[in-house]
Amino acid sequence: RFYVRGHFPVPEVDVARWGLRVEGAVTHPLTVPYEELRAMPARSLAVTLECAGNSRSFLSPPVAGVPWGMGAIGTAEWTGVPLTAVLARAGLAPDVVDVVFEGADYGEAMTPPMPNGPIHFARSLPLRKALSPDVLLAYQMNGAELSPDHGFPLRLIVPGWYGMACIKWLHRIVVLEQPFQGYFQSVDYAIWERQHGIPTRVPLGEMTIKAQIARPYCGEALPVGRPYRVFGAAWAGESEVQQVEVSTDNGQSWSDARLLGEPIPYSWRLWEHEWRPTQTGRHTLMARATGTQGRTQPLSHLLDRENYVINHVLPVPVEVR
Ligand SMILES: Nc1nc2c(c(=O)[nH]1)N[C@H]1C(S)=C(S)[C@@H](COP(=O)(O)O)O[C@H]1N2
Ligand SMILES: [Mo]
Repeated sequence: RFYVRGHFPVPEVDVARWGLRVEGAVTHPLTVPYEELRAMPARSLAVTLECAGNSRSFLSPPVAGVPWGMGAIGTAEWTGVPLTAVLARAGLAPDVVDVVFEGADYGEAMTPPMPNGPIHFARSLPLRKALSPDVLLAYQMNGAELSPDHGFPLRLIVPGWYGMACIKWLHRIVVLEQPFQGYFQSVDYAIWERQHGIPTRVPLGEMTIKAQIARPYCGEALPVGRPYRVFGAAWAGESEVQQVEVSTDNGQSWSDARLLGEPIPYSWRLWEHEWRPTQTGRHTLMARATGTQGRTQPLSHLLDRENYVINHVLPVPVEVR
């Protein structure tokens, strides 16, 4: 039940002939065969991936892009080789700033301005993130081999970042001494951010704090006078969810939800809240998360973000009978 998103047809990869190429500003360009990668020391991490366009269908007027509801998010345990181990074998040049990851999939870009002819799906990480020991070259998902849909034989896992950073069908890493300006982080998967008031195009990166209500679902009918378990998840990118609040009166009053389990870095935190509706009719539920440094969710979508980073508080209407 993990969402699947891809821009181009799923490439067919023959692992016997496949290898991970590492080139650019490195002292030893190399190709790592699949079996060699599998023999390297591995790590497993539970990581939440959210598509940067998740919740898009709640925006009005409608915006371009896949009209996701609340389902373009999932959490899995990913197993693979830390990216740093492969970068260390290649040896980084002294002035590296960006590391580019390219998938084997390709096709025509969708939105102008766009290059002429087919392109591969490719994105970069700034050196700071690329050197994090938590960025993985993953070959397993929940203990099973990656499926073709999820990137077989190898995908990047970038904990705390939106899904688009986790390049599937990874076949090439290019190390750069200047910032990468590829299509999927300048035209697409980029937003405007004001720097000293000047709108600046910046590539999407870290996930923004957000809570979602899983139950009740939009329009669900609930029995009056009986306890109902409002239930959902909250996540905060590279930092931690500290509090989730629930409103059952369209945002007029809020109460603390109970955070379940222990915090796991880069993973969503599940939460619950018991509600006993006393009045029949239409009610509007909301949830909002607060993280470290008081980071919380806006009440409406920030327009500079266009069709991405949709983390405003989402109303869930229900009918109490
Ligand atoms: N090679 C490649 N990697 C890709 C994509 C793609 O189209 N091609 N889509 C990205 C996007 S937008 C998302 S949200 C995630 C989705 O990962 P999933 O399909 O495993 O859920 O993969 C990312 N990695
Ligand atoms: Mo995405």
